Amino acid sequence: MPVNASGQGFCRDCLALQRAETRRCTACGSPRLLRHPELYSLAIAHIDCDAFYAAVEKRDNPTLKDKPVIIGGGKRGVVSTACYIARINGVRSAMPMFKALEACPEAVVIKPDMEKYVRVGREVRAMMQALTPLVEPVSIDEAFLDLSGTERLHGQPPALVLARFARSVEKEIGISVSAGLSYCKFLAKIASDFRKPRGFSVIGREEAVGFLAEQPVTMIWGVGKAFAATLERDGLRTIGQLQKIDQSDLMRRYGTMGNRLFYLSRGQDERRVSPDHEAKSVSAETTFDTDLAATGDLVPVLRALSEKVSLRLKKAGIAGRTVVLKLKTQDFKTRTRNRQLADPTRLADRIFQTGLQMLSKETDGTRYRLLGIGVSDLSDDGKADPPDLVDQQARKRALAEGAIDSLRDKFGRKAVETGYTFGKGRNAHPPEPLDD
Ligand code: DCP
Ligand code: MG
Repeated sequence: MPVNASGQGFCRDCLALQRAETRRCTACGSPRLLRHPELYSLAIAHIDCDAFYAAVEKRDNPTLKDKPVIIGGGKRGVVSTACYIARINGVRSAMPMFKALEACPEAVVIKPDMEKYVRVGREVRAMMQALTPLVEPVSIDEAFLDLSGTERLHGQPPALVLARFARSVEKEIGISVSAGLSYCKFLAKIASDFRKPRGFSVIGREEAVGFLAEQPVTMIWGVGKAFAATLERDGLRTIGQLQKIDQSDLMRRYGTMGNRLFYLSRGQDERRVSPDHEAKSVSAETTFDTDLAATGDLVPVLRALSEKVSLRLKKAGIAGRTVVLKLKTQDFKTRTRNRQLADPTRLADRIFQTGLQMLSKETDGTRYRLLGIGVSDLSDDGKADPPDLVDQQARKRALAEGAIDSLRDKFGRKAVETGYTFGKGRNAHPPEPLDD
């Protein structure tokens, strides 16, 4: 690729190289030109589908194309995603549905069809894997790609490979993606979020520190609301302020997180793009307000946590074969118990029943401050939960769970309470909402 000067680049629509400083493509007239001085030397990418669930529904029903579309539960549920037209009206993910409909009364509400989204997510992933074996999925609709060393294979530098990829996803799958290109994962992910939808942003080495200086600390991976509040109390609001503090100082103040703040604030992120980086386990846990010992108090919490784990598995299209129970005693001793199942599961009921068997051996009067449940030994959910010919009861419960899932999709989580969660566990912190 001979081009490498700042004014040069290519057209994202027809991929024609642009040699002059024009505002429109010299070949097709499109204004979607991409130029950057480091365009052809960067190879770490992050791809994220735009308004993913909503985009899939619009693809499957073209009459929705120009309408505001919200994917989520009924009136009592929350918004899973809103298309960009609904977002202009103020609708956001995780917003209660009634608020979303106040903001955008004309919105078309569609209940989620997880199986379909998992299927489409896999198609997009397969297209990524055709570009490089180094694809690290982050969630159903996003992944990191390391394209270094692929130029010979593709006959093109990574930037062009990505632009071609975005075009192919639109043509072949019928939804759009946004791409970020940089020299590390941290900045590639920030870049992909920059000009959504149908965005393509580049952050080069030269500009990284200056660019980061202007950004809020919350842009740093791992800085959530609580930690941001701590930093704010210490007078730290921008990444630029972090850039002025020594490593030892940051570490003294914030421990290992301080180390991360030091490196990331300076645009230094050595994390590899690793195809094996996928989650090793999926779990949920909760710490109680007051320590609990009674089975009657612990069981409803176990049930709610099992449902949370199950929902995450279903969303990600995976299943786990080993169920792990975790307890922390009053005096901070941790007990973990494992049980392997015959087949991987993603069902709340199987996770719960297995957890219950293990829990019943631990409810010996010991007071616990924490309870957690999870699954490991993860796999694709293709072989999960085969119809159980021996245990007909389990089969009935699995069918019931499918029905409950669809009712919850329709009417929200509170609409369907199982016998174990209903009105119990008053002493416990309620686990976080299921639909996060
Ligand atoms: N999702 C959800 N509940 C949330 C956030 C997301 O159910 N609180 C689901 C719906 C999204 C999908 O996950 O379509 C992907 O999440 P993203 O954060 O990537 O959001 P979108 O793809 O919807 O929008 P964006 O264009 O901002 O990426
Ligand atoms: Mg997305």
